[in-house]
Amino acid sequence: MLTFAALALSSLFSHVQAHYTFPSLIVNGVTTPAWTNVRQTNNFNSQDPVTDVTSADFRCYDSATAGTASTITVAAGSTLGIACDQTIYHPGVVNVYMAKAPTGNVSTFAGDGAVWFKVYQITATTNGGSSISFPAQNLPSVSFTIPKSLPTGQYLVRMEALALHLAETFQGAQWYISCGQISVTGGGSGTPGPLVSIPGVYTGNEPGILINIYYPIPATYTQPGPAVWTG
Ligand SMILES: *[C@@H]1O[C@H](CO)[C@@H](O)[C@H](O)[C@H]1NC(C)=O
Ligand SMILES: [Cu+2]
Repeated sequence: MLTFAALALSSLFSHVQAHYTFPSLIVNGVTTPAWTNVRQTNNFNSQDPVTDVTSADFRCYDSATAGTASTITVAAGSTLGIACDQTIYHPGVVNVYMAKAPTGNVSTFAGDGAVWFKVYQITATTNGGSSISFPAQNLPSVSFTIPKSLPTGQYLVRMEALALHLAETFQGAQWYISCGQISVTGGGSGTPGPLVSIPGVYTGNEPGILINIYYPIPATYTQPGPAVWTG
């Protein structure tokens, strides 16, 4: 009885440990307080993932919180980080998308339409079927350069950590998502693209989303989504 309770408790604990959120940005090396510059997500307590890539919550996961945030200034050409509340526990990959607020005020920007471009990704490493590894796994944060040629303006920055440990069935893949708000200064005259809609960018049947990462070991891995725009 005691043993069973201890086991149940420990499995509950590891389940909680297994989920995560991305509540902070890292700007000029400083991690912002949780849910200050990132819209609070529905799972801020549960840490539960999104599994339906067609749901409205696949964008910023804030239907229940009506997430609001304040906007932080980031210079074009500088490094922007996105911090996890713990580490990226599960094996999987990362995509970061951005979308420019057409009105100039990202606080009132929902991110509708084909407005999103990919600025960063961390894919899987394969070698023809003998092993697969996930460089994003266990990272406490990710960081990337805001392209110098990105036009000045306000943007949503959407973090997407795709966990693949249960991805062998449709909607088994788990998505840990959040949207930050940044004001990019000193930008250029680049034209970001390709542009995609979110939701809409994935069907859930992509080879990098519906995949058994354990057996047989995938010979290759196809990162979901468009190419990264580097400016
Ligand atoms: C942007 O929109 C928010 C929410 O409506 C508002 O509080 C804020 O004052 C606006 N900012 C500017 C610069 O207009
Ligand atoms: Cu988990």
